[in-house]
Amino acid sequence: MLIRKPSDIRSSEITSESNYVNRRTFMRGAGAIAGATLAPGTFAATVPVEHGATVPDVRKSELSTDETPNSWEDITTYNNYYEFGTGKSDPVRNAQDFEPRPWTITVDGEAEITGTFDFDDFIKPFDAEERIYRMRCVEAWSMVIPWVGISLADVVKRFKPTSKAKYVAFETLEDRKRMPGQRFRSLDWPYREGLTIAEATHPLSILAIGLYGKVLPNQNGAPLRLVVPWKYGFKGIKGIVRMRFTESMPATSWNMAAPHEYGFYANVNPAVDHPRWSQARERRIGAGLFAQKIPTLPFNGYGDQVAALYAGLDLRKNY
Ligand SMILES: Nc1nc2c(c(=O)[nH]1)N[C@H]1C(S)=C(S)[C@@H](COP(=O)(O)O)O[C@H]1N2
Ligand SMILES: [Mo]
Repeated sequence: MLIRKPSDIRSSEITSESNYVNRRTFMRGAGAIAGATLAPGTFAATVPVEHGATVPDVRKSELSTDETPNSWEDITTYNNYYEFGTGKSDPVRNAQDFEPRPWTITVDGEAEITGTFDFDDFIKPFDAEERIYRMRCVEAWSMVIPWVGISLADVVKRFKPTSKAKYVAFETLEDRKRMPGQRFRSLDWPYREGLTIAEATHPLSILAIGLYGKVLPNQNGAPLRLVVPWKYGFKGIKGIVRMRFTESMPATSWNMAAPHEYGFYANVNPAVDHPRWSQARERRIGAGLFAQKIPTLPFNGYGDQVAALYAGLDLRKNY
C-alpha cells in the first residue's frame, strides 16, 4: 500500500494549505489503486478543514428533534475523549493543535468494496444533513446536539457487505504523538466500537462531520465520528480511521474495560441501572445548577423508531 500512516507524516509537511492540497491529490490516486472507483460527488466543494468553517450544502431532516439544542459552548467544552485526557475540559484544551488532515479511512473485512480512502473521497458520494439529536451519556448527563452528518446506512450499502457480514466495527486513530492521552492506559487503544448491520443501516445512524453547520471541532471527534442517538454516548466513536465488516461480534472498548458495567448493545435503558448508579434520570447540561434531573426514556426517546430492532432480545442480559 502506497499510503503512509498519518503518524508517518511529519507535522512540518502538513502546515501549509498548498501542502495539504498536494497530499490530498496524492491520496486520491492511492485510493484508486486500492481498488475502488468512487461515484461522482454530492458535495460541491470538499469539506473545509479550518476551525469554524461552514460545511456546504447541508439540508434539514425530519428525523431531528424540536428540542432546543445545547449551546456551542456546552457541546464543545464538556466532552469525553480519553485520547485527549479523562477530564471533561481536557479535550477542548488538548485537542486544539490536533490536525484532522491528512486523514484516511480503511474499509475492510466482509465487503465487496474495500480499500483505504482519503476523507474527502470517502464522504463525497453522500448528502450532508442536519440531525438534531439527544445524546445521553452513560454517566447520566445529556445534551441536545445539532450534528451535520451523512447516513451510515448509505455508507454501509455503498461498500456492499457480503452475506457473512453481521456487524460493522470501527476504530479510532492510534497515534500517541497526536493523541497525548494515549500515553496513559486509561483504555486499551485504539478506541473500538461496533454495531450490528441492522443498527448501522437504521435511518437514525449517522457519521457526523459537523456541528451547528460548521466542521466538526477536534474535541467532538474530527473529522468523522459515529452518532447513534438511542445508545449511550460511548458508542459514538470519534476520530474514525477504520471500518471493518465482520461475521462475529467485535470487541468494544468499554466492554473490554468493564464487561459487567458496559455491554455491546448499550441501548439507553432507564430500567437497567449501572452497577454503581441509577440510569432512571439524567442531568441536562446547561439547564443550570439547581435544575431537576429529567427522566431518562427507553432508547433515549427513540423507541418508536428502533425498538423493533431488538424484538426477541432480552435487554437485561443484552445491556
Ligand atoms: N475515540 C473516542 N470516542 C469517544 C470517546 C472517547 O473517549 N474516545 N468517548 C465517548 C463518550 S463516553 C461520549 S459520552 C461521547 C461524547 O461525545 P461529545 O464529547 O462530542 O459530546 O463520545 C464518545 N466517543
Ligand atoms: Mo459517555
